[in-house]
Amino acid sequence: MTSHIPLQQIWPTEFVQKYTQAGYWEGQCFGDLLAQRAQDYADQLAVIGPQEQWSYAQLNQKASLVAAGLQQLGLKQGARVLVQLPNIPEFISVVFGLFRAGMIPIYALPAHRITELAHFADQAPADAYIGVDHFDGFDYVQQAQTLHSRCPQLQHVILVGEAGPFISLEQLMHQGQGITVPDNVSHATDVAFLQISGGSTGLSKLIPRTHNDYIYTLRESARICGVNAQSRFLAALPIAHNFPMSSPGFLGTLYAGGCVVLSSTPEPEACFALIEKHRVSFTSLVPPLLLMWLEYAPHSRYDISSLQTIQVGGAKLIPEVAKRVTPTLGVQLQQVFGMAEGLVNYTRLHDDAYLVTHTQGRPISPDDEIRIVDDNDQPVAPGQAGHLLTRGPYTIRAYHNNPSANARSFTADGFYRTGDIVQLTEQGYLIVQGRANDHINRAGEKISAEEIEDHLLAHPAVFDAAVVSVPDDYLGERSCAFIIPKSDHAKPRALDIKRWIRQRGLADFKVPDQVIFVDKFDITAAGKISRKQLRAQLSQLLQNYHD
Ligand code: OOB
Repeated sequence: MTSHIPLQQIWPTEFVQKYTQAGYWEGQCFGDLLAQRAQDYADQLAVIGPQEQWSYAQLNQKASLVAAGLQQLGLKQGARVLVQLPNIPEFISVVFGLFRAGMIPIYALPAHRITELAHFADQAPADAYIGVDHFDGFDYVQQAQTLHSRCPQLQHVILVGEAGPFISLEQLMHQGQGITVPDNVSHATDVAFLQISGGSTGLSKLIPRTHNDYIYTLRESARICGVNAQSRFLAALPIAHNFPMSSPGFLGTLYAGGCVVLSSTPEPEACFALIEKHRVSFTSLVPPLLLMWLEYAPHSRYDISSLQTIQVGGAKLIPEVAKRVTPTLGVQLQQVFGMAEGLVNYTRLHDDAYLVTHTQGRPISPDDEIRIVDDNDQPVAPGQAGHLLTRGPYTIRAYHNNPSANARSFTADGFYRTGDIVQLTEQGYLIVQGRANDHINRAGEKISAEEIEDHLLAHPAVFDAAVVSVPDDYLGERSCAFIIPKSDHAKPRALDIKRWIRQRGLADFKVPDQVIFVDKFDITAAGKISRKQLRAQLSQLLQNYHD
């Protein structure tokens, strides 16, 4: 059994002092936070799922049983546990159980498949996997068996539902009965969990977030978004994402004593029904889903008058769509521009219509430092677009276990290179222009071009490949793979290429939307050309073709 020293995120001492003295970091941990809420709001509803609803006292008790059960299995404080759960109440009892036991969840998405899970399990490294039996037509038990045999460090597999050869969550909690787990085993400077980065170069990276820094974002997000004990949050997006997790998301709602309503799908009909039934007051969406909701609303038979705010983020929302939100849905729009690495910007509830429709908001903290620079890291003129670099009380200083990514992604003085191209307005609001590097933002899911190219190059009939993003009216961006086959005789079909990516054990959203076969990459520049330039040229070619 691996036993870990709790991970810490390293901020230089002067910053620790600064953020503590400013009152941002309060020294509280998640396990302890839930225990406190269970005292203050014991009988109030914390979570509503499809079948069950739990009060704060019940959630707290379940978290304790999970914590005790995990300890009974032999897992130690600091153990890393890969969690892959859909929007079900057990997501919340499991992560709070892990927090209470001082263990570190790693949040995989339900869409992730074996190759991605094995990578996270190796990178952490993870000691256990907690998943579900079936969801959305996919057999996670079989996947867990493959994962277990592929990653020997995964000592335990725990599944919600029919666990097959593994232990079920119910059994685990049963084993935890009668065992008391203290509330405060962790230190607030410890890493509370590892979040997964969208990834722009190669494979996804792990993002270490501490109790101190994350709880600060919850407190401030709840305040900025007017979330309180009367609020009801509809979790429509997968809650493993940072946006529905903490901006303010389900954790910010629980922080404020509110109630989280979980939806297994973001589709408008199911969500409108839940909004009516549970009198939901706010929710968060990515732009393509907002479009679906806007199209559905005029035909809806549900009363969604309880809904006050819809937050939209994860990808660029164009002003034309933003302007339709209030007239069509009768709610206030709030734009959210954030990243799992830290920095989150909100338009404020009292901002004028122009700011809300045309900007992506301003940072949470007065100590979020924003630098906008050119390709040589020099500041751009005020109001000009440039690379966004940031540093602050909840933005990481390093990825977990990844020195080469750290060298690329952080400046010597600790600024995170977001990869976003933005403008800063005179009022301190950010307008996102696009991305500097090659990730494709497909309906809010980030895809690394390089990661997909590496899988395409492994195909026996592929000589060379480049993956680029193409503007898409609905998805924002979609992915297009340009492929040079090895020979004309053995030319694969687009279908084979898509199937190949699926068979490689990758999330469905990474399968190229479009595949174009070419004889060569028609590059005019002399000599060797970088993949980055190649992608830019191909992307331009496609855009010209469509215009
Ligand atoms: C959120 O987090 P991630 O880590 O999945 O993705 C971060 C990236 C940003 O660097 C940016 O490229 C893009 O997603 N992004 C937006 C945006 N919000 C995120 N691009 C344009 N407009 C926006 N409003 O996506 C995330 C995390 C917390 C809150 C909200 C979103």
